[in-house]
Formats: sequence, structure tokens, C-alpha cells
Amino acid sequence: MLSRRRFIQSGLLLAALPKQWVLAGGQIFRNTFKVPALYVGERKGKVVMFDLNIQAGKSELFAGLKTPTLGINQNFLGVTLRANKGDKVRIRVKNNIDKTSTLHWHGMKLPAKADGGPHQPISPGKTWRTEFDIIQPAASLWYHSHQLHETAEQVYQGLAGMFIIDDEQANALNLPSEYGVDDLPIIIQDKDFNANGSLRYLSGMMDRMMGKKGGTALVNGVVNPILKAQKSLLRLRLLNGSNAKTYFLHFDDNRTFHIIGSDGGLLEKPQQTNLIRLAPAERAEILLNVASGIMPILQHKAGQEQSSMGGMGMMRSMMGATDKNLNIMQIDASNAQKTTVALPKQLVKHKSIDASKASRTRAMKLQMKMGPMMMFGDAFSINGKSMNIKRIDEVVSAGSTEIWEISNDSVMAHPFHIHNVQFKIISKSSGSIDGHELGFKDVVLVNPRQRIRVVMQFPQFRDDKTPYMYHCHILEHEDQGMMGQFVVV
Ligand SMILES: [Cu+2]
Repeated sequence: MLSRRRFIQSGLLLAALPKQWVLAGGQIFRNTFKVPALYVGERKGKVVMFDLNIQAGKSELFAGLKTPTLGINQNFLGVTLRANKGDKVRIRVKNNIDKTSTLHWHGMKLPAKADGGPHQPISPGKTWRTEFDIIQPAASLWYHSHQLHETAEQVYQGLAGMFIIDDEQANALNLPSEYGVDDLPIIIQDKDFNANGSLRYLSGMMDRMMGKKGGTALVNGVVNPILKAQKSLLRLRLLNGSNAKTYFLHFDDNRTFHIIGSDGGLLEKPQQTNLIRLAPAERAEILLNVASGIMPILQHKAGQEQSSMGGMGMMRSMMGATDKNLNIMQIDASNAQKTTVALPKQLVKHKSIDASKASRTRAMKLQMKMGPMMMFGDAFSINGKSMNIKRIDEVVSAGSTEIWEISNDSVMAHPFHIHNVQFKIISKSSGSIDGHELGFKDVVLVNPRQRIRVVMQFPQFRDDKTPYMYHCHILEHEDQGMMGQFVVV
């Protein structure tokens, strides 16, 4: 049954979509929702072996067309890795594509040599073996290519997957946790396609400057899928795996949902909302109630992103033109079995980080040159320096608590990511700290002219030779130099 308002809304949506997608009964999308294969490795007690293959393949994203894609143990995107806090993870990554690549364990606290960043490249045909212990709580982390200057294109083609950590505390909460049934990875990406189905990447200076934003949304590598919900209470592990687009996610009927997790794991308390902002690389876990008979559509609401393009009218309109309302996926709850779980008032207790104990404050100033100025090099920088793999920018003491003050000296927002830590946001020069930003984070979106202070404690991994990275997670910005290196000693 459609209400009048909903009917009108659906009508508008229908008009905007190709005819073949329009089906009866309020269903807009017809592609079947795909759950990435779960891979728990080979376990011997606490030791877990993962055997990964970076591979090229073809995926049928549009009927009758084969799109060349990259993936990990599958043709497009990576299988979902899953392990427990306390596990000793051993990973073998074989590179079966014809380009040098890496796999970085995003959000993981680990030794620098195991990080999988630009210092651990895997040549074509070669295998990288690494290991680390999982020392952090339950969380939805992810993994992706971090190849120097080529991260953006490789992630765009599919080198990204989810890495779920479980622990006893989270398991005891009785949250929906049946993978693929009521506990679902939702990897959101936007892409553009050529008429033959192949991925279209950069098409000019604008894409390099703003980062690649596509006009078509995919979830877990499927264009606009429909999820047939089996249960009425769903835990969605949202990951913005896009190159550059910040999503403002809501449902077409504006229903409320609860945010229960951030980048670094569960929040202390569920946060009720009907809109969530997710910048590139950010994750959020939400609990969503779908009563039978409804078909809500997850959408991106355009025009919310902050920029300070002031007098630059043309730039501004070009920027605005890249952000359109986007339909992401639909949930068909007609056969959802009713499940109820009393939402816990308290989820977990966070180990607090005492900012007054911080041994130092580091300033990180994000800068970019605009338009034709880009051609003169060093277009993207942090503290006036473009990434140089031979230069160590910061030296941090193992175990120390530090405040990093990230300020955005440019006209567009940048999601700032730090390897090897989970931080807390302690202050913003403008705007509030709410929703998933109350939790542990490894990425924070910094708006133009904004200054954000985060506090973190660095783990006890010492290595004065192998750096970790901090960078903008708009992948084209990272590739063009908005990245720096730190060692922990
Ligand atoms: Cu950036």
C-alpha cells in the first residue's frame, strides 16, 4: 500500500530511472543484493591463516555487458574477512594482476611492516606474507589497495573489502549477528561507466581536483540492488568505499534508525537519527527496523556538503553539478520475519583517553591549489609539503598520547585518516560532534576553514625505519600528495 506522498515520491524516482528498472509493486530496483562471501580463514586455535589473491575478472553489472574489474578472491571487490580480538592473523597476499599493488588493513592497530601501505608493495606475480595480532575491540574495518599514486584507480576498479573483528563483549549484546541474514556489509561506491560497460575513470582536471565522483551507486559491487530482508531488524555495516564522494544517507520515507558503531567499533550508546554523513573510508553500523510490506530506499541527499567557493562562481557551479540525489539501494521487507531485540541503552564502555595527558599537539594543515594552479606541482599538501616516500614527516613515541589539530586551509572538505590508531574527536571550531563521531574514529571529515582536534594513544609498536601514513582519504588527493609519513619509536 502506498501512501499518496510516497506514491508521488516513487513517481518522481521512476521518472529519473531507466525504464527497465521500473517494476510493479513499488519496487524500483531489480538487481539482486549481493552479500560478499565470508572468509574466516583456516583456524588452529588462535592462529588464523588467510590466503588472498588480488585478481582481475569480469563482472556483469549491466545485463549482457562484461565490466573488467579487480577483486580479492573474487572478480569484483574483496571477500569479507572475519576474525576475533586476540587472534594471531597470518595473511598471504598473492598479486595476480599485471600492476604492483598492496593491501592495507584500514583501521587496524598493527606493526608498521604489516600495515600494507606504500612501503609494502607487491609486484605482479609476487606474494606478500604478513602477520599481526588483533588487539582491538569488535569493529567493521576494511582493507584496500594503498599503492603509491595508484590507490584511487585500483580501489575504483575493485580492490577493497571489509574486515570484521568480533569480541566477546560485542557478542554478548544480542545484536543482529547472522552474517548475510540480519548482519550485512553495505559497501557503497559511486562509479561511471562507458557504453560497453567498462568503468570510466578520470575525465579531466575537475575529477583530479575534486576526486572522482560517479553518477551510479553500487552496493557490494551491484548497481542499485534490492535486498530481500529476511528479518525485520537489520544491522547494516555501512562503508563508504568511494573515491571522493561524501554521502548524506537517509531513507526515502525519512524513517529513523539507530547508529550503534563508528570506524573503531561500537558506540557507548545507540544514537537515534534519520540522516548520517559518511565521508570516504568512514564506517558506521546502524540498526534498522523494517516492518513487513514496506520498501524503503536508501538515498544520498545532495547539496549538503560544505565548500567555501565564495567568489569562484564557475568552480562552485561545477562542484554543485557533481553532487546529485542518488538512489543507492532498496529494501523489500514483504517477507521479513518479525524480530525484536530490546535495544541496549548501553552498548560498550570506552577506555577513555585523557587529553590532558597528551605529550604534544601536532598541527596538520590541509592545503590544495585550485584550477590551473594545479599544473605547477605540489597541488595537494599537508603543512606545505607534498608526499615524499623518502621523507619522514613526524616521529611519535610508542604508547604516547597526542592531540592532532587538523585544519583545512582549502575550499573543499577533506576526510583525514591516520594509520595504526583509533582516535576520539575532542573539539571542532564549528559544528557539533554527534552520531558516529562520538565513537572511536580513524577518519574525520574536516570542512573548509574548520579546525578539528583529535586525541589518540599510539600502540606499542616500534619501528624507526618503516613509516605509517596519514592522509586525505579522497583517493585522488592522497595520490597527488595530500599525505605524510610518521614513524613510531
Ligand atoms: Cu582531500
